[in-house]
Amino acid sequence: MTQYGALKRNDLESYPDAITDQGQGSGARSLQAPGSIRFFDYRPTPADVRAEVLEGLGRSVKRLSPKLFYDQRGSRLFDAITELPEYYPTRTEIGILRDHGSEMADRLGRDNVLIELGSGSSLKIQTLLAALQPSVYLPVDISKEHLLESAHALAERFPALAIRAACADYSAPFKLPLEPEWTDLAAFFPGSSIGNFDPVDARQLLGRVAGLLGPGGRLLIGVDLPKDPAILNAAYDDAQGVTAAFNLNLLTRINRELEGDFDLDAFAHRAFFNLAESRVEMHLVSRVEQRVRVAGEVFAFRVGETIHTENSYKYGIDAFHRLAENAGFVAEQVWTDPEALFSVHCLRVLETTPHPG
Ligand code: AVI
Repeated sequence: MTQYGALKRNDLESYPDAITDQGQGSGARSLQAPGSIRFFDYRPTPADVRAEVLEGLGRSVKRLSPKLFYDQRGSRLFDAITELPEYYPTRTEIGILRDHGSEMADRLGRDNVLIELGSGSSLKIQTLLAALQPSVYLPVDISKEHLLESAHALAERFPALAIRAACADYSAPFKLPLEPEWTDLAAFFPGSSIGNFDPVDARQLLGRVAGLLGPGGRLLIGVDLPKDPAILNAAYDDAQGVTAAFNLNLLTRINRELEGDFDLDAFAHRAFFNLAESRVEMHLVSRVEQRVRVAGEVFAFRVGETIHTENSYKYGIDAFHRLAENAGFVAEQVWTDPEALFSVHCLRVLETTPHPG
């Protein structure tokens, strides 16, 4: 994936809602919550997004990064996906977290600073918070609106919890609002979002997480397992067309943010399991020969030509352990559901070998 350049930090000043939630407001704001929330913005700039989109569309095999799915509407559509009958990962992972939460807390430790990557609607962490009892919860997500809404909802439910929400793109080296005295860190990376990275990028990301946690630090990570292709194909091409809308929303976003003129009716959603690569692929297929303008540049499409928008790798337990070990972790424990659809691993950072991302 493209590495963004220098990180930009718009701290609290840019976000009066977050300041209000530190107790300085009068209570009139809709986002106000009783918990202690601080918000930090390390988002890619619009110029970074533009450069990445133009680079991806300019390739001989066109591609767009799946992180572009998550504007406000895309994040809502993703939440709708997680409730679809065909999309088993979310409910299965939550079941595993519910069944084994206290064992997981014994592994991860309590009263620590808990970083969640790709926190989304913070649904899964709610299953674990009572068991984990972190001193600080630090959700990281690329969608600002979603992150703030979820942080506020969480603060209402857990008023004593200190929350530091960081809006950041963790697919590139990222910065977090950590204090030097916070030495006891743990991380939670649910949802099999690691599967949305190609294996080399996944190794790099896990290596960066290992570096962040330091020797002995623990990561709890959800990983989707390989299974019957019919189950996978249905999960990514649901009968109600929610995943299709999620995929096509990427074009709506480009039209809005980058002066694009994509005709959504001229593209179709396609998703299928690629057995050789052990991944579900999502594409947007051009239904016609056409030219599309984005940010002042023109891109030609043949009939049937695709934009590759997402990979979702499925790792067997041994394959995932190899990946984790290559990134500087040792596998401590793995939990699965009775049907072996999904896995949750506890990994520990090796004491000695440094694995810089
Ligand atoms: C966020 N990620 C783990 C989801 C997945 O299953 O790969 C994204 C998704 N794409 C289509 N449906 C869900």
